[in-house]
Amino acid sequence: MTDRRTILAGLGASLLLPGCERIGETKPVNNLLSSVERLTLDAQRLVTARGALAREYTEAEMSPVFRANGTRQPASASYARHEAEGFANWRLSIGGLVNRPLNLSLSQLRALPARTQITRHDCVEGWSAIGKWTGVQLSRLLDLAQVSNRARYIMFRCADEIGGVPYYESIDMVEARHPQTILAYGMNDRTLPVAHGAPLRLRSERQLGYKHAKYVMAIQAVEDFTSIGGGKGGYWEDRADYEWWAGI
Ligand SMILES: Nc1nc2c(c(=O)[nH]1)N[C@H]1C(S)=C(S)[C@@H](COP(=O)(O)O)O[C@H]1N2
Ligand SMILES: [Mo]
Repeated sequence: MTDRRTILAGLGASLLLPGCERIGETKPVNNLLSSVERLTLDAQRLVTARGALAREYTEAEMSPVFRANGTRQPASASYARHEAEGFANWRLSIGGLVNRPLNLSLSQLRALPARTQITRHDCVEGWSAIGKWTGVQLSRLLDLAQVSNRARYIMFRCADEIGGVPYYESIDMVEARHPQTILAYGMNDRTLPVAHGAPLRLRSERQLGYKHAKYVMAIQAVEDFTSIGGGKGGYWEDRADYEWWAGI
């Protein structure tokens, strides 16, 4: 219940943030408010339908081994430098359709309220593993950056390339605001290892494994992703016809 209230409050806040001082000044703005309210209602209905939590497990159920898949070590010189510096000079950039673009250090991210969850990761290649993830809720970052009402998707730009093509992913705003959608810097009570996406990776717990972008360098709010990468919203969607919608 708390989770649902939190997410609804988050949604309301994000829809009302931009230019709230102006509300009520003129007729057209009043009309705009009512259309925003309608939008909020629709968004809430959608959240109610899709807001169910992924199952969370106990410590005893955690997999003794959680394999790493895809990139285990990004090859770029800049990643190597960040890794050598313990990611002290690494920054997460948050941009696109936001009123307040941000560059956040790992210590700033760690200073925000954290969420820990033990969940099952399901890869389309046919393996699953239960692990514990700690990080910051994406909705919190979207509120801090004052994401615009026009944003429909959140894109994740990663530090690694596979066959010379950058890995990237995208999720819609309902998934982005889901309480279990976090940017994790911790795994199984330790600092997130490089093989699993250090310093920061997405956990989007109601989606298949390939959605959970590792090595996230930048987050971008967009209206449309057809002009990004191969236009299908993610590395595997572009390459192998994986479904953009990977809900489980
Ligand atoms: N940047 C990046 N993210 C990625 C991948 C990748 O190769 N690069 N592989 C994806 C796939 S297919 C899976 S199953 C998971 C694997 O996460 P893990 O290495 O923590 O097991 O990461 C996903 N995110
Ligand atoms: Mo996967």
